Amino acid sequence: MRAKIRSTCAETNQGTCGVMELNSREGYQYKQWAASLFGCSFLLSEDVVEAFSLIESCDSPSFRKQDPYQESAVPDSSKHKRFDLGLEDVLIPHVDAGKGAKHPGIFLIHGPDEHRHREEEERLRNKIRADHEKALEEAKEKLKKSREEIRAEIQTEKNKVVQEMKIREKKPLPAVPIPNLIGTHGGDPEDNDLREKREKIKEMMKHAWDNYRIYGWGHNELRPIARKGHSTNIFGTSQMGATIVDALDTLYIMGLHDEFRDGQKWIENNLDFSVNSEVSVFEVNIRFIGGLLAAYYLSGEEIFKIKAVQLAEKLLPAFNTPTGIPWAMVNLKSGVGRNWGWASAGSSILAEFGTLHMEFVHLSYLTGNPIYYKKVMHIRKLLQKMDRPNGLYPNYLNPRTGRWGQYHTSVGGLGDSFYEYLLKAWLMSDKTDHEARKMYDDAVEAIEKHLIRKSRGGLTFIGEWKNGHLEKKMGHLACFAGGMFVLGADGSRMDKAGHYLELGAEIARTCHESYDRTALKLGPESFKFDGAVEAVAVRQAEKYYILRPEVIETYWYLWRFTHDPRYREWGWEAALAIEKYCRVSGGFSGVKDVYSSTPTHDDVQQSFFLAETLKYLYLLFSGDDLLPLDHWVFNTEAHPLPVLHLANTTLSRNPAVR
Ligand code: DMJ
Repeated sequence: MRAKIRSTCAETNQGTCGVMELNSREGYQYKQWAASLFGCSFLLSEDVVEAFSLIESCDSPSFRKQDPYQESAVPDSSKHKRFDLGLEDVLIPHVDAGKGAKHPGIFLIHGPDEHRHREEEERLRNKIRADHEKALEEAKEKLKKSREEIRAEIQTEKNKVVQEMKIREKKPLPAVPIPNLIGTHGGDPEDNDLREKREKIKEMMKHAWDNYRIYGWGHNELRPIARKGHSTNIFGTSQMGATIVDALDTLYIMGLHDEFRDGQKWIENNLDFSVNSEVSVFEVNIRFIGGLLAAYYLSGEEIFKIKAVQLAEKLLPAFNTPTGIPWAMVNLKSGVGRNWGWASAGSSILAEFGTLHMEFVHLSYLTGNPIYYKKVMHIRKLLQKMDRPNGLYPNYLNPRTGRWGQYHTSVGGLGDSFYEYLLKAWLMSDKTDHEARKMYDDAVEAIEKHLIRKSRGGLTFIGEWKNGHLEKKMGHLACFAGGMFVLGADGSRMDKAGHYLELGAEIARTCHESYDRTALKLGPESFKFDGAVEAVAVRQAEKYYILRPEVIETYWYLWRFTHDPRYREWGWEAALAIEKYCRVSGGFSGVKDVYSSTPTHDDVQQSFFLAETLKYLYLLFSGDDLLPLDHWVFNTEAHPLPVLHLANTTLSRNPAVR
């Protein structure tokens, strides 16, 4: 079967496109040909991205360039010449020297003069002919051998490739100035009572980690009652140790160094992204890339950066859609992407494609490769051009047509972290990304106008907009917005800082009420404001608590900005309730009904419990000098990333950043 494919040499990071016969000798020769162009020893299968659905990407400007900074380095795709040597379908780029070549000498194979180009072609022909003959000879020799001998040879070859890959992984990435890393340790409270509370949270973390270590090691999550590993489709079908990666930075700031080192060792030896597994781009970005980057910045261990970049490369094919809005899921091996079946007519989701910015900007910063930055800026530009009903961003966008799906808007699930990342893009750029700040301010104004209301009993809540109708229901997820409003108060339009501090405090109070009005003093998944019902879940299916962090997250931001002791009190109430009702001997579990005084456990210890809930609690009882907010910005999974001073870097060339 013939397929158009693209390949990138991992050693030299250069790529090309061509057509090959899959699973045939032509495939082997194609790899040799492409490798010789790149100065690569040999292309591995991983270097070849086979993709029928990715054919468009071969024509994308970011692909065939030698120097990613030079737009004009892209050869004209109409000038391809067939190479007639049994490889008739392999395309050799051909450039007419001097004619319109703005930057002579920077194309992959041709120099400024045609003569050299022909010599190069001839050399390639000879090399391929010789390789072809050699391969035939080898095949003849092979046929003389027994099955066992052939198997053993294949195994030796495989081991060699694995060894080579390991060596390659250790190759350091280009050095960049490391941002000012302040407050990676410390925060010791002076007060005895506080110190005890902080120690208790650390002990809870150890209980969660130790049990995962014993019963779920390497699995994505833990079933603390069945005492075995657990996973969901967001992580795909392979064991990627989600809890390890998500928990690393919490272990680090709590000073659990042995545990941190165990996690690091597992990552070094086992975390492999070349797996045939379909993962959620959003979840893998916020938990894995975010977790690895934070672990890298805190500890300085190169391996975390290298793994983050390897994973990011695997996510890039998700952006190969007609609009550049990424698919929700991508197969890490084939690069084939698709969307969730339940999302409005094949749409991508705002909170998913809109929650990549922070991590992707850091990836470009650390690698010097602008591709990540370009991908997320492209999403931003596209969103800026679109009409927004009532100034609101709908939760669904079709990546094929570039049109909105259903007109649903929410600050909870499906929308939440998109707004969070607009604000955090501005904060993370040392408040220079004014474009992001403007988008955030515009969005918040529309949200306040259409979604935020006060209940009869005086509780401020954020409802959900569904086709022109406001549903008076607020999700636990939306409770994060209290913290967001407070974090965005400084720098708000018309100096409405006081207003946003108040709004954040009101949301915190409402979410606290949603906890306080239950039997377990833990909040339900979502709660209503309907007549006499206020901040209470009505449907059975909305009464669960799965160890989520958002309410505690908001308490922590409110504490940092106001130092009002009530937030520490509320945080402690939540910690005690988790300890009392969610702790089991094999870890921590969610509960199915927060209104029932005899809890039924769901038997899942979510990775975000270690990444977020326990981290925010620990920070709540620490001094402000631990991870100060003017130096660190937390991603939506609570992974701290340092503020970047982008002046004098290539990223500052973008007009959005001034
Ligand atoms: C986390 O994975 C992140 O906070 C995400 O943004 C939303 N939900 C979960 C925790 O509830």
